[in-house]
Amino acid sequence: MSILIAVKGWSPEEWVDAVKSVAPGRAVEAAGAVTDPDAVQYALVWGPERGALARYPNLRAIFSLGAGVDHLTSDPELPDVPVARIVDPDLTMRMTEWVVLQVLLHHRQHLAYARQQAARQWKSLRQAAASEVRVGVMGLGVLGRDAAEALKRLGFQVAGWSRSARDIPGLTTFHGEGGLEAFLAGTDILVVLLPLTDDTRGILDGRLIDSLAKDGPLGGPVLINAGRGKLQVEADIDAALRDGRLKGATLDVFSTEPLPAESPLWSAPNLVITPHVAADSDPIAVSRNVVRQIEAPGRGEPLEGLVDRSRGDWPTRSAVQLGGNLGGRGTWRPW
Ligand code: OXD
Repeated sequence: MSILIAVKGWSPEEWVDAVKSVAPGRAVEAAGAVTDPDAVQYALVWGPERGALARYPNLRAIFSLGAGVDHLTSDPELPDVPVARIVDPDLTMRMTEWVVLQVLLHHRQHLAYARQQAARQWKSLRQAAASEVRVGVMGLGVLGRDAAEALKRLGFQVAGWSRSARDIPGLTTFHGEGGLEAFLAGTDILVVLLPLTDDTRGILDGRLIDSLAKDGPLGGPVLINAGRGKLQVEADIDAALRDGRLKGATLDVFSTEPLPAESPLWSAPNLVITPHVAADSDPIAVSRNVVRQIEAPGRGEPLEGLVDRSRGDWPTRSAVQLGGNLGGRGTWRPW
């Protein structure tokens, strides 16, 4: 039995070493150096080439090494085996840190103070209390829920929106097309942690921006996106920042990455850009998680973060909702 590492844009050696260090004795090979394709049973992947996984006839499961799985959905030759995304406290905490940092940065007017510092200006600005500010989290998966809880603990008024109804204790939730307008109308800072699906592509457009609350204490709405770049209509975000319909924004993801040097976003006012680093997949933490998962069926446990491949756009469900093995396509079977 061997474990395959197929990653694009990341160092395969670092991942091979990480998996070996947490699972000594297991055969771990990088794509391109596989000695026996028949022996490959598990693939740990990030952005593999199209068709790359079809070479392994005995593959039993594919582990996406990040929170998203959109890097896999477009591969028509993806083997018909269970696909799991990483649901790991390390990844979740990294995302929550980033979200809290960005919300506080806009809430505490950090960009204005940075401009004042550059101008050697000592001037205090009126500061709203967190309890006056309404934060709306779009996307209530593991990451969205954790960020929402952290923001609530800081005193913000927090609401959430998801595609289908979610009942989350202590959180006001909205769902679906029908709930979107009311959710946006009560949001001063919009935090987006949605997956990229056919339904969400381009959702962050001018119309959505114009639906955000305009009467909040920040002087205008703020958009924070760490979901996927293709959720954004970037020309609309740029225009809204320039004409003041958006008071500020932070974007970690872009429709083209790296963000091209000629993109007007680089010079958009009150925009913070981070280079898709909101929640890095730490090789050791993630490898520990995957190895535990590979061994889970032996302990009678279900696979966590199993992706429902029967849905065209691959929404994700948690192990708790699955409650064990799935039937049909993508069956997770013990070994
Ligand atoms: C992820 C990401 O999906 O970092 O984990 O983009």
